[in-house]
Amino acid sequence: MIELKVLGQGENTPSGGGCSSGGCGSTNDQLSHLPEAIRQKVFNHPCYSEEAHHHFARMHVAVAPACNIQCHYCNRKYDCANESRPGVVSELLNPDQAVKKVMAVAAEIPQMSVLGIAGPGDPLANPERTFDTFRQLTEKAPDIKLCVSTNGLALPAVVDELCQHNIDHVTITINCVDPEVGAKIYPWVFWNNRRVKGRKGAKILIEQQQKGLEMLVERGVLVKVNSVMIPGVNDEHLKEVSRIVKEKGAFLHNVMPLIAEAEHGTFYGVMGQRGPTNDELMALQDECAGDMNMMRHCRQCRADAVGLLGEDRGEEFSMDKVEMMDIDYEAAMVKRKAVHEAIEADLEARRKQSNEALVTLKNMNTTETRPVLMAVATAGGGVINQHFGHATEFLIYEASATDVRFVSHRKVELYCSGGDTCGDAETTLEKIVHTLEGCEVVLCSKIGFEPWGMLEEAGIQPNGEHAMEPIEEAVAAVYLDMARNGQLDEPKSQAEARELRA
Ligand code: CLF
Ligand code: SF4
Repeated sequence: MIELKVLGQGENTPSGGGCSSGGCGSTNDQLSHLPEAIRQKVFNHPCYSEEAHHHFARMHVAVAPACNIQCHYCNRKYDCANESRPGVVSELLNPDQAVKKVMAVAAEIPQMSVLGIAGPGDPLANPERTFDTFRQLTEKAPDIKLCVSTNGLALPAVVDELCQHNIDHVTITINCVDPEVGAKIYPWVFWNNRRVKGRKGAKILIEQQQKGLEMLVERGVLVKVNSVMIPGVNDEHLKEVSRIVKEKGAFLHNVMPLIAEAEHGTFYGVMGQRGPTNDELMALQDECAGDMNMMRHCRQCRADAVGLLGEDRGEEFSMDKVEMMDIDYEAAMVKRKAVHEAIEADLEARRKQSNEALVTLKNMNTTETRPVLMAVATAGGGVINQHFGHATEFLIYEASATDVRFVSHRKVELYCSGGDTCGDAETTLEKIVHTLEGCEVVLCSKIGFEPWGMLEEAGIQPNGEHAMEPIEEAVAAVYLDMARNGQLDEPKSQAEARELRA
């Protein structure tokens, strides 16, 4: 069994700065290395800051129906796969309706900090509708950050207009930098009033994407690059994409899994092109990482998503409901400001607090223990505050002898909705246990007897002892307990972990 050594602050720590640097506080501040001007742009953007995604919400308005390219993973009656999971957009809005809806959501969900336009087609292939929405919002709701996601074909032509609207965040979906690869993803692009097919079309798209990226970076706009990982098509190639976009100044790279099901009617879906497994996706994200910021918390949102990432409150804000709402936006702005300041103050206080478990972990001074994956049920706020049976997704953290890091999320079917819908609970539970494969611990606020037993049987330890604690602290504490109990000395398969617990 390894011996744990708790070092004093500033004593023999890798950074030499010890814990007074704040790095060992209860919450990792992933933004502390950034210049203040950039930090201000991202601290409350749920996509650009992993920390912010626990606390701040985003919304999309579906004002952009048309697209200027065809992707093999897209069927226009479904959301744009650049920024969405498959599912039809409930309502297409005109700019006036969109603005009304944004103001209603901003008033009702004060932690909503970002409005994005991400489809269902390409926002920049619908410039009038997109820019009219941004123009009105800049004037009527100046406290909301504006964000846009595009395939990049029309980007260079509108960069200056984007900058006029104070848009600080742009996402470009770049799946390749080689037209040969591009021809396998894009059957055609619509360019200069004609359809250009295959390699030629892909070449035009790639040139426009790269040019648009360079122009935005020159103008100080933060650019995130999304890439869809398509096994056997661009998976290896994405390492080069990552290197190039990083060299050109992209702020963040988000490698997302291909979603392709035959019932979506997409080319890839019908042809049986598979998406990557969790392990394949994580391995590629790690390989692309280097010293670049990688986004791992993307939820592939719908083009009309509303709420925290991972939740969708869109139904509460359908246009017929919005029309009935009486909104005092000036009062809402005051409330929003107070809520945002309170979140920031809370995070700042947590950063300053020195947490024993994280300090101990970061000072463990050993390479003898193996990393452990833990699944966490949370409803937001960065704490463990969700019942196992109410979770629709689990956040996956990796604890190691030096750190705790967020690595991915996994969606699951709701196991318990509290009504009569638990009839097939056993099957659903089995699926959840299967989804959590590779994890050794599940942290949640509460858990029932039946799932507890099934998880244990599968070699996954349920743990409800850290309810309402900040996630990283709880994960660190559980890891330390495992180390102290000798559960981490040797690399272990899940079957072995199961035996050990038995
Ligand atoms: Fe929307 Fe995209 Fe802006 Fe975010 S989503 S336009 S950057 S506000 Fe975020 Fe959703 Fe992933 Fe997009 S989780 S799909 S990365
Ligand atoms: Fe579909 Fe988006 Fe591709 Fe256009 S850019 S074809 S809307 S996935």
